[in-house]
Amino acid sequence: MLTIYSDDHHLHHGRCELMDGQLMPCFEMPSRADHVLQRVKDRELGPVRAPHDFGLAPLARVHSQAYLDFFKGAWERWTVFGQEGDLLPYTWPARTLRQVLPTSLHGQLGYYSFDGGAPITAGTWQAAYSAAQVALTAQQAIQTGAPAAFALCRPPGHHAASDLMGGYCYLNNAAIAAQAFLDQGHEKVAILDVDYHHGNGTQSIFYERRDALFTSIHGHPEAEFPFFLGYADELGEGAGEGFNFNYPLPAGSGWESWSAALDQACREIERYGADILVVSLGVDTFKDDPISQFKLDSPDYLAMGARIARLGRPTLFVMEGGYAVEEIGINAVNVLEGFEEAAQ
Ligand code: Q9C
Ligand code: ZN
Repeated sequence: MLTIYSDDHHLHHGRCELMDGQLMPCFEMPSRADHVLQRVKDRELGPVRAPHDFGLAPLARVHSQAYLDFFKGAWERWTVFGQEGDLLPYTWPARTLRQVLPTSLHGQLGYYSFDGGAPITAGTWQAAYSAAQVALTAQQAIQTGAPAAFALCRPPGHHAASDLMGGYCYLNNAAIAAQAFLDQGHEKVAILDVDYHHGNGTQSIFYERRDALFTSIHGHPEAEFPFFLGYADELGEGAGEGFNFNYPLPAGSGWESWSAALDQACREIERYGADILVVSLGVDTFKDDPISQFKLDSPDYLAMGARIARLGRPTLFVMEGGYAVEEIGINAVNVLEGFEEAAQ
């Protein structure tokens, strides 16, 4: 399988995140992607290529222009204050407050984010921009005939909405690629989000549309980030009603219940009649993940890939979460190898 990868992800290295009342080093760190790349090479999964540059237009198909402009220019504005630390939001327009765009940098950052988990550093825009190009390059490979491809994106994307960053995410790589498939003539794209966390950004982007089916298996939002989306009764709205399926699972869930949810999601994808599949591939479902509560083990990821292969669709894998840094490569590449083994 072809892998698309850019070294630019090293340009994004947030310092701290708030965890259990303490500032902790960011779990979303550059070594994550390095380990995945190393495993791709060790296992000889296939060629590794750099992304092409498709520019901003395909990003603007998913994100608002105002959001892109803000994100692109935020660090520059921050340096005017003589700051050296990461740019982090601290006030959000929650209930009782107005959805107005202030002029202040911090006001605007609150407006364009939903949590304090997405620090902006000097290289964050470039890293996120390149990650989106990685997804688009892998998308193009499938568009031109590859049966599958792996977009080794970092930073991840599935929490990012049209005009919101959060949950370590800035640009929604999977949604950008899915939209590119639609713009290039496909009529039905299915998104299968297997990251431990609900893909709130992706869901919101496609919630009122039927040209994309969104399915997600994740920690129950009653107990788990992002808390405010990802419940089973979210089925889509308007034209999108019946085209959104969430499978929230309790803490402690292992392969037995997880794979039963995967079967259900796969059945919906078949019923939908998708002509393309985009997999938001997070491996933070792993038993030793430091911020997650599922119990999948490394061999389970082979079975996951095999089940996805049985859908028989051209499949774009987009890297999302996974924070057990030593094992993230083994687990992510296991999905890809399980897929290839079963697809033959
Ligand atoms: N501070 C992805 O997996 N924070 N994002 C959890 C620790 C948010 C995860 C609590 C987790 C976001 C792409
Ligand atoms: Zn996650």
